[in-house]
Amino acid sequence: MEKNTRLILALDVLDSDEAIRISKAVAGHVDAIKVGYPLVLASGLQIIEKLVKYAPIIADFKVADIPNTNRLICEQVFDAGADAVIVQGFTGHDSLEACVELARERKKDIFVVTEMSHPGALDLMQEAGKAIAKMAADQCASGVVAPATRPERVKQIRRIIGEELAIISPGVGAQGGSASDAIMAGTDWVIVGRSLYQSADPAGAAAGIVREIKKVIKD
Ligand code: 3DU
Repeated sequence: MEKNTRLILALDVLDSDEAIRISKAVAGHVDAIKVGYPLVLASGLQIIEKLVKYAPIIADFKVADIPNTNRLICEQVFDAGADAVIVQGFTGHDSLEACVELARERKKDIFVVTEMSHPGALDLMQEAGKAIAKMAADQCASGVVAPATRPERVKQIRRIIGEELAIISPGVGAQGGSASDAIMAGTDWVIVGRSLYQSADPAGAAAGIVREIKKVIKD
């Protein structure tokens, strides 16, 4: 994934024509498009090959199973044309290893969820977040998912994983997080859903977020 605009669209619409229309509109403003269960369950896994011409596709299936099942899931998703898969880290080292090994064979990326961005993540997940980040770094995953709603956690997770792994951060806009705060805390890419796909002008909204990001980056 090229680090250009540092913006990823979370495309949680249910209609494939709408998904294509929005992807076309924001292509050039985003470095990747994240698809997940809402769109894929509504329109089939083949939506990935229709969208990949607009941007690399990150499949957010938060894969969380035993190693063999994890591998089978990731194989299907990579075969469908996705460039990266998001997996859960709480299932442990062997489940993660199955995904990372496959991704290495296929020259694809795995991003590992550390702590989620919603309030309920504080109930159970936050306690494991730092250990999951360390595990992702030890296994040389491509990166981790960390909450833009808590920039201080992004900073802590960056310290744990170092500079080799990427951080991608959801929670900007509808969930209250700020793109510039997340970038300043150490996020490489912000992930934005509703603020883009519910906008009357998704391209204009994306360009606005990219301008905000560019104001605070030094490289
Ligand atoms: O809140 P938004 O509409 O900008 O969408 C955020 C997207 O990121 C959405 O697809 C959601 O499933 C995903 N996500 C989180 O919001 C929080 C996480 O910790 C991980 C993924």
